[in-house]
Amino acid sequence: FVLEQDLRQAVTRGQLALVYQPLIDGVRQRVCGAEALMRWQHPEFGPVQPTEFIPIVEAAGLAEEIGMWAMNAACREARGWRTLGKGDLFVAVNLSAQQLHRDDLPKMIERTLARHRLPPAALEIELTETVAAGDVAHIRSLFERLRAMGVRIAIDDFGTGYSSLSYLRTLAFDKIKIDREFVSEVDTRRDSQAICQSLIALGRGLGIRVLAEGVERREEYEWLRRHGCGLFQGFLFSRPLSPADFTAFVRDSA
Ligand code: G
Ligand code: G
Ligand code: MN
Ligand code: NA
Repeated sequence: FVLEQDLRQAVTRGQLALVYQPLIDGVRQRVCGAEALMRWQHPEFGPVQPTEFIPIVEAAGLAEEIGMWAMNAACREARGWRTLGKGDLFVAVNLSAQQLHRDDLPKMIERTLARHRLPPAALEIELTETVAAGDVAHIRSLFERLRAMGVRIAIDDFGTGYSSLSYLRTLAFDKIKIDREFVSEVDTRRDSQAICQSLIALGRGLGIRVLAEGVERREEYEWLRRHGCGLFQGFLFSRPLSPADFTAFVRDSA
């Protein structure tokens, strides 16, 4: 398959890039960080979306290599944000399941942070429920080591996978990201309202922060804020931005 071969060279040829989508603290009304999202500029096909190429990355056994490239690039970028004087911005990096299989993942993350002189609090890891499935004892010890370092862990696309509630009891997460499926039209849909209210209460009860993904309209944002959601992400605030545009976004925001 031609894409797989192309992917092997994508890193070395500089065709992979990260864009940064602002994460908004609704209480302080300001940017508090960014999610790093991968983009692939293919020489012939043009931009390839991560939903298309991440499965190929994983099938080709390249998830560790490309994952560590992304972690390093994101941390290098986050280092630069510390001079903006707009509070301590953190970067959230998505991990593939394969990256969790490595026992030395915490060590590699520790080295990456040290290389860029970043405190662990400047990094958050995003995992989907499916990624966190598998060897629970192993994942649990991995989480303990990462959190002992001071790196935070967010559960992504919450509510769309399996066994969400059981994960929350066995694994220690710092943040729940409510999937945009439940956020879309939350100002008018009774079912979405019931789900979002439950998740916000769940977060409060467990002492876990809650972020609403995919906020596109002001009415959704206001409804969620009124009901106690503290963190937001979505096109209402900003699309994913190039590094330069993200820096400008932070500078220009109050
Ligand atoms: O930016 P976009 O909405 O197209 O991203 C789609 C999905 O691709 C995201 O929800 C995320 O889970 C996944 N993704 C984006 N960047 C990365 C990455 O660097 N690593 C992994 N494993 N997944 C990513
Ligand atoms: O990790 P995750 O798959 O959740 O990545 C977030 C994805 O959602 C990114 O690909 C990003 O482009 C996309 N996204 C972010 N904000 C919005 C939004 O407000 N609306 C929609 N439709 N997609 C969004
Ligand atoms: Mn994510
Ligand atoms: Na998500």
